[in-house]
Amino acid sequence: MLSMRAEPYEFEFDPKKTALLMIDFQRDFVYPGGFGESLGNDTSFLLAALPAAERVLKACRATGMFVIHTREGHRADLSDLPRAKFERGKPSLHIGDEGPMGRLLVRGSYGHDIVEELYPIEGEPVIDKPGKGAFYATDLDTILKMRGIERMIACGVTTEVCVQTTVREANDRGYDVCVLSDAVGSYFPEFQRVALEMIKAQGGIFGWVSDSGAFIEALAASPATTGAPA
Ligand code: TIU
Repeated sequence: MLSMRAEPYEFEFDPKKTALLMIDFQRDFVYPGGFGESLGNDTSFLLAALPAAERVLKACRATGMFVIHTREGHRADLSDLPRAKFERGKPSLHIGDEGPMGRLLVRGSYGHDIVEELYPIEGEPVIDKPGKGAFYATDLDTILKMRGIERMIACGVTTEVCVQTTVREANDRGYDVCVLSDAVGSYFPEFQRVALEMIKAQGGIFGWVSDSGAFIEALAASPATTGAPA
């Protein structure tokens, strides 16, 4: 069992029973011209999360930790898109409309896919989800259970929307989740701060909060990286 500095107290994890969850690092949220900008957001805020997320991803790959990516989006015929989600916010471009990166939040379009530096590799499942939470209408829970995963490290965008919704869903399903504060991003710095406060309040009501440095340092002690017997 490894232990890392975290709030409200140390997060203990066995890398063999822990997954890295990379939530919605899609061009549609991170770059101008996508779904995030269509809602009136300044996408540049999210870029701050990418370097730490990349360091964490590389450290997990080096250790052999299980990595899962998620993408928010819909079928090309929009048959899984609720009317409420389509209409909400009176966006400049709707989900399914053609934008500079292809059809907004539609599976298969350039904008819907994951940014280059965090792109999934062989053996890393990609969960396509229609909602904000990664458990809703997906097989994420099944995949985690088949691998014996009990805990997760969470990175992703946006902190108070898809990351927090997923952490709450994971918590209710019995998983321990630690969110890395410098590897998550929000269009609203204040929401980022408060979302993380909410997760770790009340003795860790939804989970833990730490940062990429603490996680990578803890992971360096794992048998896979030190070469010690498992
Ligand atoms: N709008 C916003 O902050 N986020 C989303 O719509 N989806 C995710 O967070 N992935």
